[in-house]
Amino acid sequence: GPLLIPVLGDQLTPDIAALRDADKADSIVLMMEVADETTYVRHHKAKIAFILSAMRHHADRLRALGWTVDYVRLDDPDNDGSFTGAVARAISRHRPRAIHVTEAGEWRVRAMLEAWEARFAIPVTIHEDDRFLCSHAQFDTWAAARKPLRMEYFYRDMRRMSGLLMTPDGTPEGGEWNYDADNRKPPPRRDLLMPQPLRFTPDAETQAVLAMVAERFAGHIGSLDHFAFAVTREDALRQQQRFLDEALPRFGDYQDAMLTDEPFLWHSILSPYINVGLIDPLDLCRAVEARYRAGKAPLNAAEGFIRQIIGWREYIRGIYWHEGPDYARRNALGATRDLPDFYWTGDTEMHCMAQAIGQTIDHAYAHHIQRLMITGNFALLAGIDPHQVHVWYLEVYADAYEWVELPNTLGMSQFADGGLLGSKPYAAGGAYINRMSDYCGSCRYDVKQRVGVDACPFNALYWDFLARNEDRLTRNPRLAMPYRTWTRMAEADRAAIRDQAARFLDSLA
Ligand code: FAD
Ligand code: DLZ
Ligand code: SF4
Repeated sequence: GPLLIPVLGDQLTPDIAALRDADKADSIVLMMEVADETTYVRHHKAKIAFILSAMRHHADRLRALGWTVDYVRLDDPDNDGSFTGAVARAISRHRPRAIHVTEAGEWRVRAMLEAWEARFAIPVTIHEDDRFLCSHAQFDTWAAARKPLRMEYFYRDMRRMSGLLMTPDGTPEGGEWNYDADNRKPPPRRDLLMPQPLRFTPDAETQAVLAMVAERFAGHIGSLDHFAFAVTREDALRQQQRFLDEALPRFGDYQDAMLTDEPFLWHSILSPYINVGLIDPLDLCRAVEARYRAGKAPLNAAEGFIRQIIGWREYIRGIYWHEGPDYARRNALGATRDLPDFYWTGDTEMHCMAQAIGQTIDHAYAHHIQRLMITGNFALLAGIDPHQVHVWYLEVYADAYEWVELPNTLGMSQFADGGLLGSKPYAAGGAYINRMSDYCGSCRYDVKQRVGVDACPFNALYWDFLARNEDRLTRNPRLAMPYRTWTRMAEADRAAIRDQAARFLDSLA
């Protein structure tokens, strides 16, 4: 029989490892829309529509390239909803001599693929996914030699390995490895010249998917009204071009800025495409470097962007596989509160939260600082169960797959790994949000007050967070300053702040 090559929904790259050396005339590519993947967490409607439409378009592309594709649709009558069931039925249709598959992007699915050989009694080869700079073995070797693990040193190795933004004599371009200090400018005033991502009009195939998703997943979070994602490589590349032309030059400057009713700012909006395989992350980094070398983007923008991809993205993935499946259960700060209902509706008087959650519902997108310093920071300060926070992020963002979402959420944002991923919790009061956004000006709360009915909730929560976790965090050198400020406050002020926080937290239940 032929070779059976299952291709998963985030493997939409024509030369993905399992396909690269296979013979088109002697292989069946199997793509599967399955209910288990759409509901193991209740993904945002637009995320499901994006992935399924991108899968259907990818199947067309593979066929155009000469592959035979067996495509299982979600509404096929004998679809039992699982990858393993779909593979079992494909085996009876095609009688393959062997299965070749590219490794999955999460522990849950990895276990399924690893069980196939015993279950089906045919040889199964699992290829390493090499759409990353750093292999599993390389990361393990790197990590074994270092304690604590820190992104910055890993990133320098990735710069050397890739040659990106390096001079011929092996030093970093411009003399520094990292220009982050230049990338914290407060937001500019809103104007009409700000870049906007391309919006793609759904074609007939996408419209069919949108109709199916609206019907089958009506109870899931999110709106389909604003759906404008690219679902083909050509369109994803158009957005890449748009980003390079219009947003990259100021990406660095305004990387951390937030503006009311401006969800996208100078960000690339490419993560959904990179993560499913429509855009190659290294090609993108090379294109960014070329803009810098041509004098069309400053170094702080090019370096900052490349760091996000070959630094953070690769490092996060390394941590996910290095730490094992139990990482998802960590809860170093012992946080147990339930995620408040307004995470599902955006219905809160905190304007920053309403903005970050509202655009998430509309677009299945929020940029990094909104995820980290608004919704993530709030959950950290309020002591929300990190597992619930993790599930929320996995559900609501179009770019969310466990390998990238989990360490970002549980580690970086919630400090639930106790400082493995980052050296200090990303906790901040209202002053930080006020500095980096225009949100506070339109908020019913007063960002300058700590106590009283009009006080910004982030302020009392910030101090309460430090006080509550004093035993665990007081020895962290990066928190020495705030702890000093806290212990120097008058006893009565501290009591009033903790009382304010307690009343606010009670009101969440
Ligand atoms: P840009 O700002 O244009 O950045 C460029 C690219 O860099 C992104 O497309 C992405 O590929 C990469 N990148 C930047 N930061 C990170 C990071 N911390 N980790 C990995 N890649 C990064 N990113 C995801 O791709 N999927 C997730 O599920 C996800 N969950 C997150 C959860 C939390 C709590 C936080 C704080 C961050 C999360 N991120 C996640 C990282 C980051 O927020 C998104 O990659 C980014 O907002 C995507 O938008 P963009 O393409 O416009 O990014
Ligand atoms: C996220 C997702 C969704 C919503 N649906 C599918 C699907 O129907 N078929 C599929 O192959 N993949 C889907 N995915 C992506 C998978 O969950 C993803 O491939 C795994 O998380 C990788 O381990
Ligand atoms: Fe958010 Fe506080 Fe500013 Fe309101 S005042 S927008 S709650 S930081």
